[in-house]
Amino acid sequence: MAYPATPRLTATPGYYEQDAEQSSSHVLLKLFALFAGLAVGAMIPIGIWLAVSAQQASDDAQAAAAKVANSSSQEAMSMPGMTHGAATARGTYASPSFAGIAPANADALAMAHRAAPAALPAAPPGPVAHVTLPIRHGTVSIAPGIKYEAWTFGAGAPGPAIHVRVGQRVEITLRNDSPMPHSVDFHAAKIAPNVAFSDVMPGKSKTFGFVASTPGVFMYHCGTAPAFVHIANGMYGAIVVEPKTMPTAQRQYVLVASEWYLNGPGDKTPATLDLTKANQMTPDWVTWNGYAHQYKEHPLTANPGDTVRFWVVDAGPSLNTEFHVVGTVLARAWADADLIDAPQHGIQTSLVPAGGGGVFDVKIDQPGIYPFVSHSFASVNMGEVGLLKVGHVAGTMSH
Ligand SMILES: [Cu+2]
Repeated sequence: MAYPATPRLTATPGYYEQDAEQSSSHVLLKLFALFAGLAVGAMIPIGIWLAVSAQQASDDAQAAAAKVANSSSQEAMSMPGMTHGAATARGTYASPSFAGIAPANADALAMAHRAAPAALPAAPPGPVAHVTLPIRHGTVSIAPGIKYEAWTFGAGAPGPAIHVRVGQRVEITLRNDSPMPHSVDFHAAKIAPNVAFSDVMPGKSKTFGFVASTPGVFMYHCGTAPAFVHIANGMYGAIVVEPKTMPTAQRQYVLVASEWYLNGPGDKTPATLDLTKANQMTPDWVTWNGYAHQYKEHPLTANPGDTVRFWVVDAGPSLNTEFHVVGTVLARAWADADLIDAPQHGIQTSLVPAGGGGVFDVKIDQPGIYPFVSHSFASVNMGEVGLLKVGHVAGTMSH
């Protein structure tokens, strides 16, 4: 569904409106010349009539323009799960921003929301890790009261966090339960993508494997064209490839950052992708593990003195994450998730590029509430902030 074009055309003068205004002022001039010889007493009511007529003509022209814009945008829907903004003959408008829209009971909904588990799952024992990824189309919640028609690996976006060890073979079974072709591209794999990452048709499945030879935390995502749309609709996740040795950590969390670009508010009916907005990289929501602010109401936890490890992937599709933990310094930062080389130490903020990862240790001795954010603060506003609660402390902290 395209967002109705009329309010936007009115609020933002577009070419259609300029044309309409020009033609109606043309008419106005001609009529004025015609009636110029009439008695002065007749001028005032005629003037009023002209003004009203011109306004009506302008309104009619705008309504027609809006109708054209709406139908063009319907035609521009080249595939399900995606709309362009309102299209005109000379440009396309993105939907207005729906950032921060919240129903009256948003706080209660946020509390009732079951936060996506962030704890790093155990790596399976043995030489082979079997992973099944069912592909679905379905409605997901991305913020309190906000729904989106997503395409997912598993039950939601991001897909399941996968944990393997260097040297393990990863056997992926992709089962396409959706009505259109999809695929999966593992950044951790060194494999011919035209074979391994090929499309799986609706109702079909396929299995392929690779040896996890490079340690790090890597993105996986659907690679079916246009991959941009498939990623923006929720088809991504993280795989942790643990090296043979690493400093001990008492807590380990996997965080996947991503943006959502909505064609409607998503509160009454689920939103779908606004491709124009996605191209302009102006998201409505930016999330940790798919849901705005979820670790504010449901903080991650640690004990004082723990080493807490964050395995971070930025799924994009387009914006980076500037990873920062408020109230501490990153004790170790394996930038770009390079676990082959030694980490950096004493870093305030570390870049996690779209399509990349980072591994970060913090060691916090003092009990308290420590927000983890993208220090690109527009992203905080749009939801990319969570809390790490160290020790038994009450309260919350906003950022
Ligand atoms: Cu896909």
